[in-house]
Amino acid sequence: MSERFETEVAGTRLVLVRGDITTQDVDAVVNAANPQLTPGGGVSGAIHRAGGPELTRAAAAVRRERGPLSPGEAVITPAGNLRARRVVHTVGPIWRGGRHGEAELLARAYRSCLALAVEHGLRSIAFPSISTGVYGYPVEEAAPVALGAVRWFLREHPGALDEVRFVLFSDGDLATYRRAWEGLPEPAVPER
Ligand code: AR6
Repeated sequence: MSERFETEVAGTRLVLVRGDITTQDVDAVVNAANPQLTPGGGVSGAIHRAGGPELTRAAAAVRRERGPLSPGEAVITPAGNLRARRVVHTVGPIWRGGRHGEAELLARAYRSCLALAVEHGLRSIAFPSISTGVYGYPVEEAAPVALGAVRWFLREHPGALDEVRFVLFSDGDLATYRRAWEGLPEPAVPER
């Protein structure tokens, strides 16, 4: 399996790549955050470590100002020492078996991040696989939801972004996303 897959959706490049979210040269990287916007582990710990104290302080200030984030919401901060200009922090759902609105919340998290990026005039954004680590969402279930949400957004906002990149941490996750993209059904009704 190749380490990179690229396609196009309504004028935006959609890239699936194996890699580390903290080293991406995009306008914004997405943080799979916790509601308190504290560093924590996984993606969030790595992003805060790489971004440094300026990023952690900015996240704490947002948290103080607006309170904890609910699953599906997103906020934006400067990126400290990261190559990216901004960090978009979102909270994915914790997996509770799949019948507690997890898919809807996961889709909302992706859409919230994309909407914030466009609102702030950013042209490229990189996502990790939200919720599929500590939060326990099975990656086979999460991948079609993530890709479906992004495809829907890009079709609704043609040309609003140059690139959306999924940065997958393992070959297995990259292969899962690739398969999910190939098998993604066309919606009978708009994906919301
Ligand atoms: N680059 C890309 N992907 C990564 C990286 C990295 N540097 N590090 C881990 N992953 P997780 P969640 C993958 O747990 O499930 C934190 O403690 C990882 O292998 O970061 O949304 C927060 O504070 C997995 O596939 O996010 C929250 O409390 C995916 O990224 C909680 O974890 C997401 O794993 C959020 O949990």
